[in-house]
Amino acid sequence: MNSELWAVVEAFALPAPVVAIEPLGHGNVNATYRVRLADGAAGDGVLQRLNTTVFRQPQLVMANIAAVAEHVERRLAQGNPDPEARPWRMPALVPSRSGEPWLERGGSFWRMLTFLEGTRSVDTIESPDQAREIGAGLGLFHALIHDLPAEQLADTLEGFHVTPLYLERYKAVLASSERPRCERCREAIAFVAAREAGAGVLEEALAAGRLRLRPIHGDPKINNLLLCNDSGRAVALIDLDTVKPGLVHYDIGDCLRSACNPLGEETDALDAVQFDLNLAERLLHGYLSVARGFLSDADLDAIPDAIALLPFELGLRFLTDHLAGDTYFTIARPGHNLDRALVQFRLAESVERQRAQIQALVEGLR
Ligand code: GN1
Ligand code: MG
Repeated sequence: MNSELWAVVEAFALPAPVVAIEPLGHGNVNATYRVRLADGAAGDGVLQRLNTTVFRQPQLVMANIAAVAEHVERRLAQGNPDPEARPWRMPALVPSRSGEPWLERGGSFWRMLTFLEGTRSVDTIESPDQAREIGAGLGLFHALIHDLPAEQLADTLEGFHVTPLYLERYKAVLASSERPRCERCREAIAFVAAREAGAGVLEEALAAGRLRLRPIHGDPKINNLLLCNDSGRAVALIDLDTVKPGLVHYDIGDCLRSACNPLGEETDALDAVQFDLNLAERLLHGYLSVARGFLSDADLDAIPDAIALLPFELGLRFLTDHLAGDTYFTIARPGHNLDRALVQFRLAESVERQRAQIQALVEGLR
């Protein structure tokens, strides 16, 4: 690991000497490292360099994280809203040695959080019971933040999860992109053209007053939920950079599109990509076991639309980035964003084929 990284780590007020710095997780936007400490009892740190091309006002991101943490702690002190009382945890901020909640150095923005010892995350689902936990974890997070006043949250990423805005940007990029279009790229473009009319389904329901804005996580994909190593229960939802007022449906759809795709979003087995109904049933069962109380009937009505929309939206975002020259998502190889887009589109097709069953499944959970 390079000396710059060590210097950055040294600038944070950690409780024990650092023995190792290792890449952590597979984030597509920020760079994340686990900072191992000599004293096992002290608990490791998680160092992140925020992508300031994406998050242009990182101070506001940090303020949001603090507002959420404060609200969640207050709520938990009043009693756990989860009927099964999952012991919920939040990472704590480790300040820099100069007392700042973050570190700006060499044009980069760094922050350190505590690693939640005794937990793990998975990139692809391992069992139906785990799907239920993933759902319950998202439900508990929503239950804890749904009454956080919107004015306490800054909008750190304008347009984030407003599907018609992604479509607008896609069209502008498509019109100006000079990237050569291979056959797979043309397949992806045709996929979008055939479905673009449905992009506004959630925003239209919002505009018509059927749905309402609430604080949402913004990025509750499977590997942002932490599971207890011992009990297997969901105990935390991390990566709070995108918390803002929005439609919980974007969160629900995002969680399902990531957890109910057993091959994962990085698979190259395109023809085998499937949306797993059984996992979806378990996940939604877990979600509603905690969140049902604050959702309206109209909220439930829109869940099938959300399940269909989110793989389309993420595929659209990957495809846009491919056409724009890979400026947003971190890629590991040329064409990576196109590959990712095609996986999401295959998932969206699988959802389309099972639309009637998904509808029935949601009805059955009312
Ligand atoms: C990005 O960086 P990561 O992996 O937490 C993206 C999400 C996508 C996700 C797809 C701020 O999240 O919206 O769903 O990739 N985050 C941002 O893997 O755009
Ligand atoms: Mg994220």
